[in-house]
Amino acid sequence: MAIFTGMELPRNPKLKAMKKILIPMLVTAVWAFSSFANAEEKKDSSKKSSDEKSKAPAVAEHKMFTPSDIKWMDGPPFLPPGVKLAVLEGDPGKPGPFTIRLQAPDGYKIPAHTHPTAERVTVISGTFHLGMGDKFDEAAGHEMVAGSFAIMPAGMKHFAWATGEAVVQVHGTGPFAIKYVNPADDPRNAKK
Ligand SMILES: [Cu+2]
Repeated sequence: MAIFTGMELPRNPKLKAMKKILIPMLVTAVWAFSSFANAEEKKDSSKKSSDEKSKAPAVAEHKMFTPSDIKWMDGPPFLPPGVKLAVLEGDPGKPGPFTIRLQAPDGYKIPAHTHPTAERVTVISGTFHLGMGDKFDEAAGHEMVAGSFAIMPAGMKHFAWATGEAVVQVHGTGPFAIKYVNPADDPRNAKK
């Protein structure tokens, strides 16, 4: 691409002619680009309004965690005891997006279950195993090392276990719930 300064242009008659062509071309190009940008903006704003129509609340809060900022607590009553839970985003019990982490001790098992919503699992550390099916079966499990990801659609039967201490991140759209295939596996049904 050539670059002309204002001082150079009038001296050369050829350049003067070029200027006559180039300037309208430039104006047209700028106009075309800005109307394209406007169209993109319009597309964005129509997207925003359709997002606003959905019932899930918008993410309005900035959050940033380093591992030492994460507050761990005892796991929820619907999971077998021994697991630790941290809530990073949202409230998994309420409608809307949520992100949680589970820290499972070595040998921790979650019997076959389903969720009413899709479950997305990312392995942060350690090794987690996931199997699909209505019965806990280590032979049917998939080894998920740190960095692995899985998604289970709503209603898909699955089970899991940890070898060594494992941390997994679960995110999705709440309310998050769990239904065990065999009600006897549900720790909420355990006699205290
Ligand atoms: Cu699950």
